[in-house]
Amino acid sequence: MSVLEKITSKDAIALEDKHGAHNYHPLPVVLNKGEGVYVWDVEGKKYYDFLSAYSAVNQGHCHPKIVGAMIEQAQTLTLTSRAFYNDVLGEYEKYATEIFGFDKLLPMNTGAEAVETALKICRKWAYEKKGINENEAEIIVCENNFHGRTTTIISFSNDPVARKNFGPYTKGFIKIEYDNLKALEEVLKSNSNVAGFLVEPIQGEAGVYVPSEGYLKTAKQLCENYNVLFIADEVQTGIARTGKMLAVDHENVKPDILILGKALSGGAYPVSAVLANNAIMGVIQPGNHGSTFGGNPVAAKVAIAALEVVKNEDLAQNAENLGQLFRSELNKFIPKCSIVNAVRGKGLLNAILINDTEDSSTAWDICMALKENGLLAKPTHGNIIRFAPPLVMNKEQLLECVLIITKTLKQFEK
Ligand code: IF1
Repeated sequence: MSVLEKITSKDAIALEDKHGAHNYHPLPVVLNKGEGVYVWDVEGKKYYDFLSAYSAVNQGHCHPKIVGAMIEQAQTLTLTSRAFYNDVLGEYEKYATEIFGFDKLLPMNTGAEAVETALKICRKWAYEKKGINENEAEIIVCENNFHGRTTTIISFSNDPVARKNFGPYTKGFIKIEYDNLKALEEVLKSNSNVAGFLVEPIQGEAGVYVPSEGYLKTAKQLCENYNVLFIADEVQTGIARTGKMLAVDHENVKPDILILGKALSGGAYPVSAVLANNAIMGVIQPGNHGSTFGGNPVAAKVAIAALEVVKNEDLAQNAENLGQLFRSELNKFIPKCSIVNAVRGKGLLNAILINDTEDSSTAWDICMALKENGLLAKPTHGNIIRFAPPLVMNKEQLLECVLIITKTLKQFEK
């Protein structure tokens, strides 16, 4: 194709359909540009992005500071591997550990890799520090979790679509109900082989399920009582999304192991990390773990820039303020309509529950209508629509989006 010809949405979709694996069912929109809270499709139509690449683009699309840092480093040095030192990784590790208050950071690339890393550190710690017999460590996880796509991680998923026919599965996980402290204590009390408790501070994929107030605080305390590591997966909830730098900050909880990804790079580059203090991270010795790309200079510079943007632009406070406004505006609308049952969430991680059966296509149809009206969002499990715009949004834009959403929902009133 010549540079003057632009591909149409229809042709781009057909190309993917023919040549790409069918592991997704995207909304039929083909994007070719993004800036701040907006994205554009190949026909030039402009949309508000209310997914933010599943909360990776918290700092807004193509943030000039992040892109600038990336370009500058890409022109200087991209990859050394960890066989040699590079001159940026240490700077990044210092900066990030100071922000989050941990001794050490282990750099990886994707969220799933960081979760795997956390599980490995936790088990090694259990054998070498806690004194559990080799191969007997158990990790507690929650029902309806989402932590990624590797074989070990899907082993403890209970989503049949993500799991079925990918076995045999990894052993060593105990599943309990989310937001259930009794269930947690029961397992801790009766099983001395428990090494860790892996939890999402808000369950994203399950439909933005916010646990009861105090859940994280008490769960952390219980873990401490039983010498079990509290592992927070903040891949989706972290980096200002829920109105604080971390979602655990709402309850002043300090995880033993913290997992970050997505917005750690502002969506510009795959960057993930595991943070912990020396007593835990110290179990990892040369050769135990690693990755060709983890900690590369571009990732390090991008992550520093992405974190600086969050701080300099006060994105956590903005997410808190706009989140409250969003829910209060929708709560004015909901009592007058029959199509939405409720809105829930924290900061700018929110969802509406559609009043229809789980297997109906209503949420999908609403997302198609939202697209027509200039706003992109995606249904999640059941009949739930997640709303997670970039955190660089302003109040006027948010109110315009509320209008688009309520206008669209009215089209579905019977
Ligand atoms: C996809 C969901 C969101 C995550 C948490 C680890 C990871 C994720 C809490 C893994 C990833 C993604 C992956 C993405 C869809 C998306 C998602 F709907 F599936 F659940 F965000 F809500 N921990 N979440 O949410 O990170 O390896 O992908 O970098 O298409 O699978 P990753």
